[in-house]
Amino acid sequence: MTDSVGQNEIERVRTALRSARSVFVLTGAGISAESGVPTFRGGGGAPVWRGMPFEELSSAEMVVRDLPLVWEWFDYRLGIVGDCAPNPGHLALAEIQQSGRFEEFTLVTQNIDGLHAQAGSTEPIELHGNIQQARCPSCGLILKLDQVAGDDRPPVCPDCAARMRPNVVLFGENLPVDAIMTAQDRAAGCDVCLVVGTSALVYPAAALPGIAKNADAFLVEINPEQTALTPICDVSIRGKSGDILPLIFG
Ligand code: BJW
Repeated sequence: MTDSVGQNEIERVRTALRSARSVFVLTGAGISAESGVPTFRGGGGAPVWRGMPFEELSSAEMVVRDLPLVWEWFDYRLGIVGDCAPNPGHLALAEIQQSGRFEEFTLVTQNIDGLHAQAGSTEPIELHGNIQQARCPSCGLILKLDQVAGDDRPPVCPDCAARMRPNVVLFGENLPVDAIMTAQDRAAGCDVCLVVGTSALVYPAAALPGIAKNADAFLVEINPEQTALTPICDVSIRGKSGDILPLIFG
């Protein structure tokens, strides 16, 4: 397997990591693919549910137009995620962070599935929120879904009685300010940036590797397919993250 993905590429990444003080990792849907969570764009298709494309369902407009439908869409997705467990890619990232080998290790994910935390990663920065949480758009209260009273959808905020929504960032919505600012800061200060399982098409997350590269970081992509980032990467490893990450950090 290492012959086909390129032992040479893996060795180049391991060499770069040997002298790294700060490591920055950006993950996307592809890292959870081997856990059974569907991606958005890989493989030539995109999710469609009840005849609607995901870009329409996961949009700021849909929250305004039909919040109960948005809840149905995310409850359906939660049903899939609930059956999934972290794979060797998630576990390799959690283990290397816990080992304390790097002075600074930042894990930023676009995923809402919570699998990094479940794998044992410490404080992953969840840029697009978390599917297991509800948020009150009126007072800002965030609750885990299992803390929400009853099964009503939309749930009612216990503090201010407004209709709660899924705590995810949809198209046309701003990312949590702290999360994106911390991510931009860490990207600008890292020595090695690993970009794992993302098509790098959705902004502002897709700009983070460019920030790292402009600050002279060694930029690595792990993805079975070519992406928008490939031309600026120092190393592109074509393979599945569940195979490659354990080889890089093992
Ligand atoms: C494997 C693998 C294996 C497979 N191993 N790899 C600048 C330019 C143009 C547009 C914009 C811009 N700035 C903002 C925008 C608008 C928009 C945007 O970026 N649109 C683009 C599509 C053009 N951005 C926004 O709206 C963002 N908000 C914002 O910018 O606020 C300011 C603003 C306000 C008002 C108006 C305009 C701007 C918010 C973006 C939120 C994105 N949310 C989603 C949905 C979350 C909820 C849900 O789950 O439904 O987040 S969209 C969806 O895409 C999801 C993902 O996190 C995100 C990224 O996808 P990702 O992770 O890259 O997955 P895929 O499927 O695309 O790729 C998977 C990859 O894995 C593939 O490459 C495979 O090959 C690979 N793979 N198996 C490793 N085993």
